[in-house]
Amino acid sequence: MVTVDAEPAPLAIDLATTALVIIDMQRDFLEPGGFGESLGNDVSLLAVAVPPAQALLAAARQAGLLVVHTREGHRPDLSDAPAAKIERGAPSARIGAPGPMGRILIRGEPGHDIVAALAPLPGEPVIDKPGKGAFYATDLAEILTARAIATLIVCGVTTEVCVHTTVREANDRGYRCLVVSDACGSYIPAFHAAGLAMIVAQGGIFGWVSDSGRVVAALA
Ligand code: C5J
Repeated sequence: MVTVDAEPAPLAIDLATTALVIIDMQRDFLEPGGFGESLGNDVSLLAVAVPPAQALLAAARQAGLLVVHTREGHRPDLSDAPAAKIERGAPSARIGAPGPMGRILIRGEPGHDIVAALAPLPGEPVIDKPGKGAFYATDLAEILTARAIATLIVCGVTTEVCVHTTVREANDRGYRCLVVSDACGSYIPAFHAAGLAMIVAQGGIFGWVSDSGRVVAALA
């Protein structure tokens, strides 16, 4: 057992039943010249999360934690993309349309890849998810159950969308969720701050929040 300094209170975790879940650190969201930037977003707001996530990933691997990576994306024929999701946005910026790094949010396209700095190692599960939450229409629950995982350390992008949706799904499924603030990012700083504040409000209604320095120190 180790104790992580966190808000709203320190969290004791058993490393044998803890997993690191890294949400959607994909080239199209994070890299200059990708889909996110083509929409006018400042991708540097997401890129700042990469070094803390790298430190967290190295510490988790060193501590022997299960490491799970996720990617948001769809099959090339869009058979797993609901019309209500595809229809949104300008036609040129819709899921499946050609983007600067291949078809937008389509599996197998260069922009769908995880950034090189956080590349999964062989054997680390990569969850391809069609939704915002990592549990919806994936086998994440089965993978975690097989390893008797009870606590999730969560980071990635974006804080208020896929990180938050995953944490809410996990919280309802009974997992303790520890979100690592500086290893998450959003194109909208106010949403990043609000997303983190929502997690710890009301005594930790969705979980706990800490930062990479404190989590890495606890894992060492
Ligand atoms: C993620 C999004 N990963 N913002 N997706 O947060 O559409």
